[in-house]
Amino acid sequence: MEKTWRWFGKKDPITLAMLRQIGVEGIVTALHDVPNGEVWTSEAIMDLKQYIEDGGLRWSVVESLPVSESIKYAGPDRDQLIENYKISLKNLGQAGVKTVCYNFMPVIDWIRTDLEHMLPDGTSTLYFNKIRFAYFDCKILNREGAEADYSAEVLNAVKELDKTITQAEKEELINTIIVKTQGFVNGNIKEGDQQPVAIFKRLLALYNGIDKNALRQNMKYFLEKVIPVAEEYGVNLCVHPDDPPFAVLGLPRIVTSHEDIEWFLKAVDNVHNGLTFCAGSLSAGLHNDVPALAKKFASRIHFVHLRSTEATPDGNFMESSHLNGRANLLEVIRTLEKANPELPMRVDHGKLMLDDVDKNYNPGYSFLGRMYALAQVSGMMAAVQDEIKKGQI
Ligand code: DNO
Repeated sequence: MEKTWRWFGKKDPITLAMLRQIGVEGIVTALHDVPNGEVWTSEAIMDLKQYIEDGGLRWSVVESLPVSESIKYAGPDRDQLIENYKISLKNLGQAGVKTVCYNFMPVIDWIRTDLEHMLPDGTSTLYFNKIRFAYFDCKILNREGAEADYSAEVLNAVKELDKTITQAEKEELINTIIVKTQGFVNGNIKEGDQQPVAIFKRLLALYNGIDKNALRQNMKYFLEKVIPVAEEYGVNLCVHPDDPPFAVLGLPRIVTSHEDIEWFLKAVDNVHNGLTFCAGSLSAGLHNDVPALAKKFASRIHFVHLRSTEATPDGNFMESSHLNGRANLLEVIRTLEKANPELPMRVDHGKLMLDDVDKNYNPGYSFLGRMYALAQVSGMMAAVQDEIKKGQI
């Protein structure tokens, strides 16, 4: 597979020159300064592409070309926004940037409750704690009907937490769930926004009455319009699975499981309608057998995120080493390396370690932690390539 790296553009403190030194071949990035919903012009695309090529690398994947909320909840301006999306896709295809990742998660992208969960070895990682998340839902958002989504045991723990949690901890929880993890991924809320909880509640309200089926229909509507353009310009669109892969905050999530993936692939049965195989996101759902999913959907996978998690039946999960955890990356690599040796892959979410700690990197996107993971994954890839060469697999 092609070794790529998520780079946040010209302002990223991790430079292209640094990436060349650690064996990165391709860049995964986006026009982060273009507001969500606006057209990505050919000029802006070519400018960034040239910058990457001048740095000795290539622009392999777009992550992400964001899908506006209004497309997801079928707002009055969705057709106009879809038209803009089509123009951006055409411009990307014409510029030769042919793999485009997006997601279809309403309101909130990936979710964690702790961005610096300490591990016994002194490094830290990302963590999702169900009780803290339920606390945010029931006691901070005060979402109507939220209690019905949690077990009596979790609600009890929330009550206990309420007795001890400090104001600072509450603010940190808000910051973590809806600000720090969201702003840099072109999310709805950015650092510095006043009253994030109020903004968030307004966004949630847009989805009143939208259930899983309605969201599926809106995704199908979107795909029916954009896939012909992707096909015409040779672009592979690939949706990122929902992270975590289950419904949250009363919002439906529709890319969570074998059945969901099968559904959207069939909804518009065209090879340009594909999947970003985020092994980490899928692994956080106990219902998912990650290597089996890779096998089943290999022909429609256009981009791979290699990471893994440890998930427990109480609903918590934590990023694990890239060598361990539920994702079983070695098996995933065996399948995907065989299916398509050109497939772009990137390591996802590194630990915070050594000199990473005071650098203020985007959560999950440390330099040394990801470099360490890339070394582990590169080792597995080399071993698998050898197995293939010897005809052992
Ligand atoms: C988080 C990322 C996601 C991902 C988007 C793709 O670290 O994996 O934010 O980029 O969901 O659209």
